[in-house]
Amino acid sequence: MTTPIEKMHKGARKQRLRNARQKTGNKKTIKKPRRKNWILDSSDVWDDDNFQTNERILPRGEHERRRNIEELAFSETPTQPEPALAMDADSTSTGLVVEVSSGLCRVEIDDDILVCSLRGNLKKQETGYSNLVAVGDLVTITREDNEKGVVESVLPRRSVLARSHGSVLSLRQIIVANVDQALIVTSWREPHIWPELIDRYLIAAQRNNLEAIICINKIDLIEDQETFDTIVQAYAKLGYKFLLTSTITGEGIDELRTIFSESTTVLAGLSGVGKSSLLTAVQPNLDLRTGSVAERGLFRGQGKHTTTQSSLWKLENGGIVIDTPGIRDFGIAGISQIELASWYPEMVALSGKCRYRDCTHINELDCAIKSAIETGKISQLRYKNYAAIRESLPAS
Ligand SMILES: Nc1nc2c(ncn2[C@@H]2O[C@H](COP(=O)(O)OP(=O)(O)OP(=O)(O)O)[C@@H](O)[C@H]2O)c(=O)[nH]1
Ligand SMILES: [Mg+2]
Ligand SMILES: [Zn+2]
Repeated sequence: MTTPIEKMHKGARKQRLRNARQKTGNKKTIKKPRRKNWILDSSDVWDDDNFQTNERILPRGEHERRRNIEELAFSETPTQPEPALAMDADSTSTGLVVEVSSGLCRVEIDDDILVCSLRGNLKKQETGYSNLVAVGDLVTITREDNEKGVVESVLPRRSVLARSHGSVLSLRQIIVANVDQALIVTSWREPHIWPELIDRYLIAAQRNNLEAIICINKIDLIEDQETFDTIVQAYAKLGYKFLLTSTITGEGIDELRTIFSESTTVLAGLSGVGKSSLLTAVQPNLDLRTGSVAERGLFRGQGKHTTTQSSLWKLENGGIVIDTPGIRDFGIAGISQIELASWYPEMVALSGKCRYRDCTHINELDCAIKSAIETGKISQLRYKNYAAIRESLPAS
């Protein structure tokens, strides 16, 4: 026989538990593990507000705490069934998008994670982007039940990191929204460090007004200290923020935790450099997949994505981090060859010093940039990156 409590609408049960919990002044919750599997499976249902239906091992006093709250919540059984959570506009609330996948997204709201679809009229909006919702977005949603909802609107974004959308040139794809800083992750080896990509990421971060931090991971694999120092120096002397890490030795991890703690950070870097491993090193209880190249059966240094979806994590020590699959290019689309030098501060410092006003700093005579390379004022490495990136950009 089902009791009136069991017959209550799930949303109503949840509301009662919330009210009771507020009355007891006890806000402590046990965090749900984030499920990898998006399919809603009734055998795996978490009861309202983190009260799991199946008995399991709980911390000392937790059984009692839950019983008290449940007693308080259901001490008066309603004579009439409480209405389902209203579907009108007033019942919307704001949540944070933590993952997006094929037309659905996961939204964190009041300690719950709901799988949400998008309201039809949202899909008709012209945004200039190929995707309507991205990880990091704040959205208003209507709850359908404890596990599902509908995204009604996307709140204005304070920042967007986007890349060109392949075939449709006029559209860009948002990678993440509302981040403040980018941790540019590269590995010394496996895969081999690629300074041109560091420059590309730096430019992208600057263009999007994001604080950039260059992280060289896998420093346990340094075999040539001199070459390593040359690369680090090329950036350090320009004043870029720098962090050297190893998830094997633990070097730099405490510093990274501090860097994460005050901001919303996106991890940018090629597949296999150790983005997910770094995040796991900072907070080991996160459920992130990391993969070894050997496990993937690939040649050394060639990556296949282990992380396939961007995902957002709120850290225990404060801060929000968005782990991404290896991103090769973002934010550099739309720059012309002429504009490129303006993203190199060391070149900007010498602007107007070349013989020709429109000097490209490639083949011209009396080029102040080339002279600066000879005297060591501008690093060879940075100039090589400039020339390579320039090649890939449109003339105007
Ligand atoms: N030697 C060494 N290996 C590391 C270090 N950090 C991570 N790795 C290894 O590098 C491999 C790739 O790590 P992931 O964290 O999955 O890399 P990722 O950047 O998240 O890769 P994607 O998810 O594919 O973008 C794993 O085998 C890790 O164990 C490190 O500091 N030193
Ligand atoms: Mg990863
Ligand atoms: Zn020049």
